[in-house]
Order: sequence, then structure tokens, then C-alpha cells
Amino acid sequence: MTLSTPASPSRFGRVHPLVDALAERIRQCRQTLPELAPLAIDADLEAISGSLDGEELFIRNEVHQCRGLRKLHLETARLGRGLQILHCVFFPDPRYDLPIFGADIVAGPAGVSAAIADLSPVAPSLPQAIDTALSQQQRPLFSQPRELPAWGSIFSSHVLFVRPANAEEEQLFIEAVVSLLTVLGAAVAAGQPQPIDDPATVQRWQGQLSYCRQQKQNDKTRRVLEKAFNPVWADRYIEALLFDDPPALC
Ligand code: BLA
Repeated sequence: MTLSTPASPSRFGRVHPLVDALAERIRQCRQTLPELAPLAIDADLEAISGSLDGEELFIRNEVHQCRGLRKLHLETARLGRGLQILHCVFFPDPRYDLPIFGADIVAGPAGVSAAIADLSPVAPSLPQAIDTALSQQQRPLFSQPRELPAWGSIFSSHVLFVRPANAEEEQLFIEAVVSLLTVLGAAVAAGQPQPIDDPATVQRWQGQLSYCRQQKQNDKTRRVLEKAFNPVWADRYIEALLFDDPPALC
């Protein structure tokens, strides 16, 4: 396949309506976060396009930081055989008592096979205010819930993992993600940093590291990237952008 960095994202094709709509809602929620600023990423990782067996491939990455969150990553991608992906993780600054927000959508020619969203703990349990807020929300009902793989023990008890069966369920999923981001946004706004050497900060750093290690056990992500690009590139992409270890506390 060929790889190139296009001049503008407008060259990218469109993706599944759920991927498009959810990316747009996530951008709207992101915009309300305090001190939001874009983060620089390697140009060759920001916008990737190419072709595989005559099919257009692309990955578009947006990376930001804000007060309380060290890295907000939103990726939309089309990766061959009609596979369309939304991948989003907001990693907290370990000094703040905040969970990791994660969402993933995998859509193929036959529709959306996986839609997952969670505020995941980086300590033995979620911050109390977040757990209470999530417990008070009505849990949306989906006709096709899915079972988590073993590495999914990183997710909270509130995790939503479904195969949305129709447009109504897709809309329900978008609203559930907006609810998670609203709860997270309130916690970010109220959050105060603890010292870098506070045992709670260190524990949250370790929690993030273990989240990244568990996510890297998802062979399905690696296999798709290896096939669309190549194993060396896929490894660098996963290790440097998707689930890079949190930077050392100093
Ligand atoms: C599943 N992820 C998948 C699948 C594929 C990808 C092809 C299988 C689809 C299915 O089971 O129906 C591929 N996901 C990707 C790729 C990227 C991606 C290539 O994000 C990025 C370039 N995965 C995440 C995040 C979460 C996540 C942040 O990246 C959750 C917050 C979850 N993906 C997740 C889970 C599965 C999945 C739980 C199901 C795995 C399984 O059933 O074994």
C-alpha cells in the first residue's frame, strides 16, 4: 500500500453516520473543557491516507489537552474492507481524581458490530461523585448487549457495550456518551490537583499504565492495523499514539 500525508482533512471520505455524529458530539463536549489546547503530534501520525486493494484508507487524529486531562485523543478511521472506526480516549492528569473516558465504535458493511463507552477507574473504584452520578442515570436498554473480553476488567460496572440494532439505538448510544462526558465535564470543572508525589497521584498513574497495558491485549485492534498498514507501523501506532504509557511523574 501507499502512505501519504494529505494537505487537508477535507480530502478524507465520509464515515458511517454513527461515527460522524458521535465524533461531532464529542467535539462539542470537548469544546466546553477548561483551558483546552491542541497537542502537537508527529505529522505522520496526525493524518494518514493510503489505499489497500484499491480501497481508500484514512486515519484522522485530533489530540488536545485541558486542565485535568493530559491527553484527549479522538480518531476517526476507515481501514479497509469497509471497516470504519471511532476511537476516543481522554486520559486524566494523574494529579486529578478523574477516571479515563473511553469510547470505541466499529462499523463494517453489515452495520455497527461494536459500540462501547465508559468512564473507567484508575484506582480501586471510581471517584464517589462520579459513581453516584452514573448510578442515578437511567441505563438505556439495547436489544443486543455484548459480553466483554477478559481484558475488559479495566472497565467500570457502568460500561456500555452493545451492538446497536437500528438508528434509534445508535441515537441512544450517542446520548449515553454525551451523559458520560457531561458527568466527566462536571468533575473536571470541580477538580483540584493533588501533589505529584501524593500516594493517590502515584496510584492513579499506575492505574493509567495498567489501563493501557490491558487495552493493548485487544488483538482485534492490532490485527486490523497490521493488515491495513504493516506490523512495524501498527506497533508504533499503538505504542506511541493509541496507548502510550503515561509520562513519568516529575
Ligand atoms: C473490538 N476493535 C474491536 C474490533 C475491531 C477493533 C476490529 C472487533 C469488532 C467487534 O468485536 O465487533 C478495531 N478499534 C479498532 C481499531 C482501533 C480501535 C483498529 O479503536 C483504532 C485504530 N477499544 C479501544 C477503546 C475501547 C475499545 C478505547 O480502542 C474502549 C473504551 C474497546 N474494542 C473494544 C472492545 C472490543 C473492541 C471491548 C471487543 C473485543 C472483543 O470482543 O474481543
